[in-house]
Amino acid sequence: MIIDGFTHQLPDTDPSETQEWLDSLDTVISAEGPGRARFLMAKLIERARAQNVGVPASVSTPYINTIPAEHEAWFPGDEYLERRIRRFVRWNAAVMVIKANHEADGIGGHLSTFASSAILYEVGFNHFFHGKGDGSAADHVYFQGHAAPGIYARAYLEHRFDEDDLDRFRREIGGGLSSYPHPRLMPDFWEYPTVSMGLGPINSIYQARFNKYLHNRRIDDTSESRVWCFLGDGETDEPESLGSISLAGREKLDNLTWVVNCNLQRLDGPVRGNGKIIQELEAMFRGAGWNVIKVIWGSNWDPLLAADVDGVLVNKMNSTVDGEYQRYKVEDGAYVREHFFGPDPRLRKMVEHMSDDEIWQLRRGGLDYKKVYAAYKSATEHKGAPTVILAKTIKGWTLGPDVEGRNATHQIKKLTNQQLMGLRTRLHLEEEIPEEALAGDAEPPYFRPPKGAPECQYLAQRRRSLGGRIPKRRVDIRRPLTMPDDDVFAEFDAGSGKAEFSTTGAFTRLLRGLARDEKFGNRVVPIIPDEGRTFGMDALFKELKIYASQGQLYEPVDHDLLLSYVEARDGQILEEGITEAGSLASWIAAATSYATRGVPMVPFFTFYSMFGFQRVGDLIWSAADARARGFLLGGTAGRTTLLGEGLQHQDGHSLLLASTVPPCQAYDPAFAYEMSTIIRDGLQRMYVDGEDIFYYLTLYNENYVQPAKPAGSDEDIIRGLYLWAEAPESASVRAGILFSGTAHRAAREAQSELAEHYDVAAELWSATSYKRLREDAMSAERWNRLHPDEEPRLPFVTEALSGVGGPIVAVSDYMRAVADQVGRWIPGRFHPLGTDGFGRSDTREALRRYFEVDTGHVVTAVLSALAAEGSIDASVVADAITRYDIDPDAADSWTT
Ligand SMILES: Cc1ncc(C[n+]2csc(CCOP(=O)(O)OP(=O)(O)O)c2C)c(N)n1
Ligand SMILES: [Mg+2]
Repeated sequence: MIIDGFTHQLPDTDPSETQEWLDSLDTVISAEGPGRARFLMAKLIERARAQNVGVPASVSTPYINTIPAEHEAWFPGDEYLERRIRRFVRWNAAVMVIKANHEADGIGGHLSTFASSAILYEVGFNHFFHGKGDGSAADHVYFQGHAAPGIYARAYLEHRFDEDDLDRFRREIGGGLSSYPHPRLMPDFWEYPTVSMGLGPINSIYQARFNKYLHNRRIDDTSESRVWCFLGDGETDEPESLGSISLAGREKLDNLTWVVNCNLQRLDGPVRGNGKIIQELEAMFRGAGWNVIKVIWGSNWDPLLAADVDGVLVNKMNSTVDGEYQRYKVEDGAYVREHFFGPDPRLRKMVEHMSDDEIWQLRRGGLDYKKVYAAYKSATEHKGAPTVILAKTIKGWTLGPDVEGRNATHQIKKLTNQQLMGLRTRLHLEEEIPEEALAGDAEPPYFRPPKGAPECQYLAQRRRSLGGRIPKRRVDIRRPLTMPDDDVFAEFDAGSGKAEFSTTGAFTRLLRGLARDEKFGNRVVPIIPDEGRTFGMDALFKELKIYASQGQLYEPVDHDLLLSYVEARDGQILEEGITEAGSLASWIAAATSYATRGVPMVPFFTFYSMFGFQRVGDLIWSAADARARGFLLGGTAGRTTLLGEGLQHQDGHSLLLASTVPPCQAYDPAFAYEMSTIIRDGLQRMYVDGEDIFYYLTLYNENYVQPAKPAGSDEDIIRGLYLWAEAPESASVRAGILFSGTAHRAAREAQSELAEHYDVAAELWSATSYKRLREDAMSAERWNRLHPDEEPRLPFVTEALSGVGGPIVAVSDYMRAVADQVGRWIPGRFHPLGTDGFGRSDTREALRRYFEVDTGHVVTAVLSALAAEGSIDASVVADAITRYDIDPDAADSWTT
């Protein structure tokens, strides 16, 4: 009991009465044992709860089914046909994986995961999952990645695929079935990438929350959409899996159902050999406010449990650890009789009337479709909390003694035809699969009944009545988006005059402008992880309001201020608290809403750039897979611009990480008009042209006068590079300086210093996206390689810089490798400067000197490159080193 340890702090108004109760308990324990005492205590708690005494919730219950047999919902399906369908699905899933491995040795695939969860999915398909066929928004189903073969096998029975498709499982080059759920590779089929463990679970929570957000903001009616997430018990060890379950409880997400396939095993061995994963999870979920339904025992245990009058069976169930439960399933009925029932004569007696075979047939709850159905039904009817179903299964079930429950089961991807014969027998497919088909080393056949067969008709009819096929990804816009008025962007084109502000400030202003746009505004989803004030977004709290499903139940301390903290049920801002993972999951839900719900939303997630790609990079990768469309804004960007914060905060590499994500459009704008031009183009490309890309823009917190946009620069701002300032005419030796972000200052000062002291005429170029430039150059390079007889193409970066007429120095607040991405396509000598190494807390000035990206270093780099070319004398470089007080023997910033 969790009240242990604090009752002595409460006043005892009648000590002798207290003593009587305690004595009674002691008597029960000594006379009838702890089992009886536990039972009485549970009864008392139940009664107290019924009388509204307000007893603290206990976090665990005995190791039995949550729903008692007598309260189980009646199973409405055709048991015979559903069993047949399951068998076909099981067979085809196994054959598909085996064939993939026959034909291309080692191509992989998983047999055991789906073998353990086939019933969990089939009950869903036949009775619960709502499809989009009738034009509605449907359910959101997150399938466990490794169960993909089973999902394909069912789609085959539905005639969505043919044998040829199944034969191309994992042969993705040229369009085969993808190894796991990847919308990027199968955009008409999969919706949610799940195979990186933990991401499906956290995304499903935020999807369910986002559905409530859409509903409360009256953008879309999501009341009929349920989010289902299937996950492995081993997967729950990922911090992302359980890290946000309290949000689901707090937000009362009764539109969310999780099904944890508790087959007690992960890849290497047992999940909790020395404990019980179901009990552990139950406690965590109950503590987080979830409705927990344990489905541990199949129907044939019901009579035994009913006969367990003295609780010995439940005691044995409670005290057996998962390692033993796993062991029972690799042995046989006699072993179970001996080791589970045997040690206690009362238990042994309980199964006396049963044969070893009958004991062996005692089923686990997650392998009993009636129990699973009852659990799903109860989950979908539960109000006020999310539900988790903890379903106990057997890994590799039906695949035979060499596979079932074995520690190596997860990795087994081949079965001999001999083993397949066994599977055929266990699945009762003797008629469907002729014996000779498995003779020798013949390729095993798939099986699909003809379209008119009762199984096919039943299956089709069930799906029709549930709104059609699942999974199915479809971009069918139910609620179209109207683009914002151009004025919102144009306001940045004239520059800021004398006023100084940062690109972050400019972005916040743009965000407000977008949110205010009459037609477009309500589709904007501003997302922040407890950093709104850092980015100056507290200005939006009052105007746009912070989303809170319960509204605001208190008067905020700053209620009388202009910028007060206003929460509302229809609030627009998602202020997620300190969780970049959760914020990103919200962003993904919004960024994929155009496809998952047919309602395009435009999310802007602003975060500390250091805690983005580095911290939640895998989620960003999965967003790219999911074809997310939206904006990621790396605030407080740069290793020297964010002063004072130090090594853990100062980001000099997120742009490099962003470059690794194929559809990510990574930009490092220097000026407000660049930022607004990029965002305007992004809206066009993603929401009008329908490109499956997303944007990453750095935002800096350094204030300066924002210049006006040079005429005609739009296209090249987007392409990644444009001439920002001509070289001064008076000087004679030529060079070029590329700048990005806040490094424009050093570049501009260097330009005048070079002209004034060294007679060097440097052009200034703004490099907004090295990633973009690199991709263009790689395309040109590849085209040239493969078209030897044609006129070679010139990469844009080469063409743009061809007239510089001297060496080129690049400078940015990011590590050199960012600019180095285009190094080999720069005409002439190229010398990038950047912020390689760990950040330090100090002033901007000191940091820029330390990382050698300040004016003096830019000047010196240009002169050094000119000297190397022989255009000037080396003594000039030495002069600059002295002039700018540079320590030539300082250690490299990346080695210290
Ligand atoms: C983030 C991540 N780490 C590791 C893996 C590799 N992996 C694939 S399946 C698996 C074991 C899964 O066990 P469990 O979650 O219990 O699922 P089961 O197959 O037992 O249903 C592992 C470690 C992965 N897919 N993702
Ligand atoms: Mg498992």
